[in-house]
Amino acid sequence: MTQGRSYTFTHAIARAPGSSVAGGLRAEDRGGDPDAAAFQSEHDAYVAALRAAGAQVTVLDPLEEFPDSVFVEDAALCLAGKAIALRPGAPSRFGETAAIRPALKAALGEVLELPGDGFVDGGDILVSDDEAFVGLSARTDEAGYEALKSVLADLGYGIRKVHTPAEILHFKTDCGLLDSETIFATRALAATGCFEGYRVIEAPEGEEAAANLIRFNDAVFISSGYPRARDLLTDKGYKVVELSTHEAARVDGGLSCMSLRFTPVR
Ligand code: CIR
Repeated sequence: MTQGRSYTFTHAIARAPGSSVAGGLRAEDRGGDPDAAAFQSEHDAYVAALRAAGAQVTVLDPLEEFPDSVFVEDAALCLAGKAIALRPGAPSRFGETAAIRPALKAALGEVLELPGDGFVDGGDILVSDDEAFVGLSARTDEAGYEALKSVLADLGYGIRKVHTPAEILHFKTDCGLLDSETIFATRALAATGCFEGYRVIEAPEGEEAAANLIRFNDAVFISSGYPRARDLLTDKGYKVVELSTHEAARVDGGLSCMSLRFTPVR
C-alpha cells in the first residue's frame, strides 16, 4: 500500500459543460434546469481550484450529444496510474466511455476495459489507499461489481461490496475520502457499518449534501452553503476550499463527479 495515494495526485481531467446540460438527468426537479452559463462559471472555479491544489488539468471540450458528460467521473476510474473504462448504467450516458477513452489514453497510456456486460458508474466507487468501496445502485449492478473486482485484484486493490441507499443517486453522493484513514459521510450511510476499519466523521444534520467532498493533495473541496461542515472540517485540521455546486446539484451532480484525479506512472 502506498500511503496517501488515494488523495495525492498530479493531474485531473474535466469536461466543460455544454448547453445541453440543461437537459441532464435528475431524479426530481430541484428548482429547474441548470443555467449553462452559470454552470460554466462554477466549472471554471472548480478547475481553478484543482490547479491551485497542484493539478495539471486537462479540460475537454463540451459534448452536446451527452448532456451529462460534464460528470466525467462516471465513465472511468483512475487509480494506481491506470485508467479503467467503466460502463455507466444510464442509457443516455452509454456513449460517454468511448468519448473519454482518447483522453485517458493520452494521459495514462493503456486503458483497461471492464470485462463482461455489467454496469458501473464511477460515482458509486470510493477508493482508499488499498481498496475500493463499490455501491450497488440503480446504475451499478452485480455483474459490474464482479467485473471491477477482477480488474482491481490485478492492480492489487481489495474491494468491498456496499449498497448505495435507494434515496440517493450514487454511493459518493453521501461520502468522500478525507485521508488514508478517514471518511466523511452522512450519518445514515455511516450507520450501515460499511466503513468498518476507518474513522468516520459525520456530516452535520441538515448538511448531508456536504458529504460529497473531494480531497486533492492538501485541499478538501466542499460545496458552499454548509457552514457547519466547513467549520467541523477546519477544526479537525483540514484545509477546506468551498466551491459552489448550485447548478450541478440541479442535475444530481456534485464535486467528485466533475473530475478524474490521478498520477500517471512514468
Ligand atoms: C446523472 O444522473 O447521471 C447525472 N445527472 C449526475 C451524475 C453525477 N455523478 C456523480 O455523482 N458521480
